[in-house]
Amino acid sequence: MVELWRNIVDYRMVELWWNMVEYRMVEWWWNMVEYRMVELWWNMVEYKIVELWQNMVEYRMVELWRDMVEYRMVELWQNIVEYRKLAFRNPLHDPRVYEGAPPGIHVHTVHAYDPGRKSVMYNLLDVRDHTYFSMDSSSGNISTAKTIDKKVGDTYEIIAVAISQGETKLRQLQITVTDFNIHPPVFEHDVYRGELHVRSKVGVTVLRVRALDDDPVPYNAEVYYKLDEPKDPRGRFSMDPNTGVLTLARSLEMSPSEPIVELGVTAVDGGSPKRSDYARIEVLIKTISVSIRLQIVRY
Ligand SMILES: [Ca+2]
Repeated sequence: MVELWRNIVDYRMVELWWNMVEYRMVEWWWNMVEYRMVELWWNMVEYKIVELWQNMVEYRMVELWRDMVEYRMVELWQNIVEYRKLAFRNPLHDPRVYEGAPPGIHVHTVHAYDPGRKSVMYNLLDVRDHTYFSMDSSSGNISTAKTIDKKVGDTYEIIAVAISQGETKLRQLQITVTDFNIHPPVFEHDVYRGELHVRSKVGVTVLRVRALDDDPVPYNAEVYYKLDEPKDPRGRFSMDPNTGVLTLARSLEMSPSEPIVELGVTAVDGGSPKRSDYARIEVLIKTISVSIRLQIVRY
């Protein structure tokens, strides 16, 4: 295991190792060796899941891990590792383009997740209806390259390629020709306010946002919600894209105290061309156990 240890040192995992020692996980480590899970560990190192592991230690999930070993849930863990390989993310809905759309109209964005957060390059295969569309190799944005000449309800087929460090994944996309999307979704409020205690449990609901869309065609009135990621770089909150429910994703106790966390949310509709609206979210973080009475200003 000397070689393994060298890697631990190489990847600066010594601090992690000390945590393991502190939490008396050495016994546990021997189980890993006994169950021949060393290969699994290598995968963790290779796919840089060390951060994930650190979280496990931080949140004292060591007991959970012991259960995993005991119940031989290694297969489950392997799936987690598998999940971190290059893969396309599933879109919220199938791509759509409106009838008669001229060249240069944004149609869809393809996302492929890469384990090491290295850059992923995108391309379209020269097959089927590829001449109608073009793809930006770094953003994964797909736009029209020619005027869309099929009728509402017809489809175009293209194949997107994601490439990362020699690994390649393909995804077939069926683009449906649709009615023109007229109205944008509109949030019911400009600002949504909620409050949490600093010791609130992960998974608790903070608030719910809602936007309405007046389009008569159902797919043009579908609304999806997305948090403004730069405003929440630590990923402390998560939003259900379909319901608009905001939940706490990471414990607030781990982060420096802030009286108010400011977030942003975008509502995007399912139509083509895509239309959207933006709203602000303010979450008041309470640090004392006695409830504070606040005057909430309604907009
Ligand atoms: Ca709409």
